[in-house]
Amino acid sequence: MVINMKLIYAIVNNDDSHPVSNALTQKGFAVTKLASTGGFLMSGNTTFLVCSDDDKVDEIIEIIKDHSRKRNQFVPSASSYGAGSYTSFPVEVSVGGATVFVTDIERFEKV
Ligand code: 2BA
Repeated sequence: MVINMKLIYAIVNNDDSHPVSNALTQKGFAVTKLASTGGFLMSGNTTFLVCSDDDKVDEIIEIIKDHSRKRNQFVPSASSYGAGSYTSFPVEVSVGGATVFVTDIERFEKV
Protein backbone atom coordinates (compact mmCIF):
# COMPACT_ATOMS: atom_id res chain seq x y z
CA MET A 1 0.00 0.00 0.00
CA VAL A 2 1.41 3.40 -0.96
CA ILE A 3 0.80 6.13 1.57
CA ASN A 4 1.38 9.78 0.86
CA MET A 5 2.68 10.93 4.19
CA LYS A 6 5.82 12.80 5.18
CA LEU A 7 7.77 13.20 8.37
CA ILE A 8 9.01 16.73 9.00
CA TYR A 9 11.90 17.33 11.38
CA ALA A 10 12.26 20.97 12.34
CA ILE A 11 15.05 22.20 14.62
CA VAL A 12 14.18 25.54 16.20
CA ASN A 13 15.61 27.81 18.87
CA ASN A 14 14.25 27.03 22.35
CA ASP A 15 12.86 30.59 22.54
CA ASP A 16 10.67 29.86 19.48
CA SER A 17 9.51 26.49 20.71
CA HIS A 18 6.22 27.65 22.32
CA PRO A 19 5.11 29.92 19.45
CA VAL A 20 5.84 27.19 16.89
CA SER A 21 4.11 24.51 18.92
CA ASN A 22 1.05 26.70 19.65
CA ALA A 23 0.67 27.73 16.02
CA LEU A 24 0.88 24.13 14.75
CA THR A 25 -1.54 22.69 17.31
CA GLN A 26 -4.03 25.53 16.79
CA LYS A 27 -4.09 24.59 13.10
CA GLY A 28 -4.84 21.00 14.09
CA PHE A 29 -1.44 19.40 13.43
CA ALA A 30 -0.10 16.73 15.79
CA VAL A 31 3.43 17.50 16.95
CA THR A 32 6.09 15.89 19.12
CA LYS A 33 8.80 18.03 20.68
CA LEU A 34 12.20 16.60 21.48
CA ALA A 35 14.79 18.35 23.62
CA SER A 36 17.93 18.46 21.47
CA THR A 37 21.40 19.99 21.50
CA GLY A 38 23.19 21.70 18.62
CA GLY A 39 26.54 20.07 17.91
CA PHE A 40 28.28 23.37 17.15
CA LEU A 41 27.06 25.73 19.88
CA MET A 42 26.41 22.81 22.29
CA SER A 43 23.32 24.64 23.50
CA GLY A 44 19.75 23.42 23.77
CA ASN A 45 17.33 23.64 20.89
CA THR A 46 14.00 21.95 20.14
CA THR A 47 13.36 19.35 17.44
CA PHE A 48 9.78 19.03 16.24
CA LEU A 49 8.48 15.86 14.63
CA VAL A 50 5.38 16.36 12.53
CA CYS A 51 3.87 13.55 10.47
CA SER A 52 1.32 14.76 7.94
CA ASP A 53 -0.28 14.24 4.57
CA ASP A 54 1.94 15.20 1.67
CA ASP A 55 -0.24 18.13 0.68
CA LYS A 56 0.08 19.78 4.11
CA VAL A 57 3.89 19.90 4.16
CA ASP A 58 4.22 23.39 2.65
CA GLU A 59 1.63 24.83 5.06
CA ILE A 60 3.46 23.30 8.05
CA ILE A 61 6.84 24.62 6.92
CA GLU A 62 5.31 28.07 6.38
CA ILE A 63 3.91 28.06 9.96
CA ILE A 64 7.29 27.00 11.36
CA LYS A 65 9.03 29.68 9.30
CA ASP A 66 6.61 32.40 10.44
CA HIS A 67 7.36 31.67 14.11
CA SER A 68 11.14 31.06 13.99
CA ARG A 69 13.43 34.04 14.22
CA LYS A 70 17.01 34.41 13.03
CA ARG A 71 19.43 35.33 15.81
CA ASN A 72 23.10 36.11 16.18
CA GLN A 73 24.91 34.25 18.93
CA PHE A 74 28.49 34.47 20.11
CA VAL A 75 30.60 31.37 20.45
CA PRO A 76 34.03 31.32 22.12
CA SER A 77 36.89 30.60 19.77
CA ALA A 78 40.59 30.13 20.44
CA SER A 79 43.71 31.15 18.49
CA SER A 80 47.30 30.19 19.05
CA TYR A 81 50.06 32.85 19.08
CA GLY A 82 53.16 30.72 19.28
CA ALA A 83 54.09 27.88 21.60
CA GLY A 84 51.70 27.57 24.54
CA SER A 85 50.15 30.98 24.01
CA TYR A 86 46.40 30.95 23.38
CA THR A 87 43.77 33.65 23.43
CA SER A 88 40.01 33.28 23.38
CA PHE A 89 37.76 35.62 21.42
CA PRO A 90 34.04 35.49 20.64
CA VAL A 91 32.90 34.71 17.11
CA GLU A 92 29.42 35.69 15.99
CA VAL A 93 27.29 33.06 14.23
CA SER A 94 23.85 33.44 12.72
CA VAL A 95 21.40 30.83 14.04
CA GLY A 96 18.04 29.93 12.58
CA GLY A 97 15.17 30.49 11.80
CA ALA A 98 14.47 26.77 11.57
CA THR A 99 16.40 23.88 10.02
CA VAL A 100 13.89 21.58 8.32
CA PHE A 101 14.21 18.07 6.88
CA VAL A 102 11.37 16.22 5.14
CA THR A 103 11.36 12.44 4.66
CA ASP A 104 8.92 9.88 3.27
CA ILE A 105 6.87 7.76 5.66
CA GLU A 106 6.74 4.07 4.68
CA ARG A 107 4.14 3.04 7.21
CA PHE A 108 2.00 4.87 9.74
CA GLU A 109 0.03 3.09 12.44
CA LYS A 110 -1.52 3.83 15.79
CA VAL A 111 -1.86 0.48 17.47
P1 2BA B 1 24.30 24.14 16.15
O1 2BA B 1 24.98 22.92 15.63
O2 2BA B 1 24.56 24.51 17.58
O3 2BA B 1 24.69 25.35 15.17
C1 2BA B 1 24.34 26.68 15.48
C2 2BA B 1 24.77 27.61 14.35
O4 2BA B 1 26.18 27.60 14.23
C3 2BA B 1 24.23 27.17 12.97
O5 2BA B 1 22.94 27.72 12.78
C4 2BA B 1 25.28 27.73 12.02
O6 2BA B 1 25.04 29.11 11.74
C5 2BA B 1 26.56 27.66 12.86
N1 2BA B 1 27.34 26.44 12.59
C6 2BA B 1 26.94 25.17 12.75
N2 2BA B 1 27.93 24.31 12.45
C7 2BA B 1 28.97 25.07 12.07
C8 2BA B 1 30.31 24.79 11.64
N3 2BA B 1 30.77 23.53 11.55
N4 2BA B 1 31.11 25.84 11.36
C9 2BA B 1 30.69 27.11 11.47
N5 2BA B 1 29.44 27.45 11.87
C10 2BA B 1 28.59 26.45 12.17
P2 2BA B 1 21.86 26.93 11.95
O7 2BA B 1 22.43 26.50 10.63
O8 2BA B 1 20.63 27.79 11.91
O9 2BA B 1 21.55 25.59 12.75
C11 2BA B 1 20.82 25.59 13.97
C12 2BA B 1 20.81 24.20 14.55
O10 2BA B 1 20.14 23.31 13.62
C13 2BA B 1 22.18 23.57 14.75
O11 2BA B 1 22.70 23.98 16.00
C14 2BA B 1 21.88 22.08 14.71
O12 2BA B 1 21.32 21.64 15.94
C15 2BA B 1 20.79 22.02 13.65
N6 2BA B 1 21.33 21.75 12.31
C16 2BA B 1 21.67 22.68 11.36
N7 2BA B 1 22.08 22.08 10.24
C17 2BA B 1 22.00 20.76 10.46
C18 2BA B 1 22.30 19.59 9.66
N8 2BA B 1 22.78 19.69 8.39
N9 2BA B 1 22.12 18.37 10.20
C19 2BA B 1 21.64 18.25 11.48
N10 2BA B 1 21.34 19.30 12.27
C20 2BA B 1 21.53 20.53 11.77
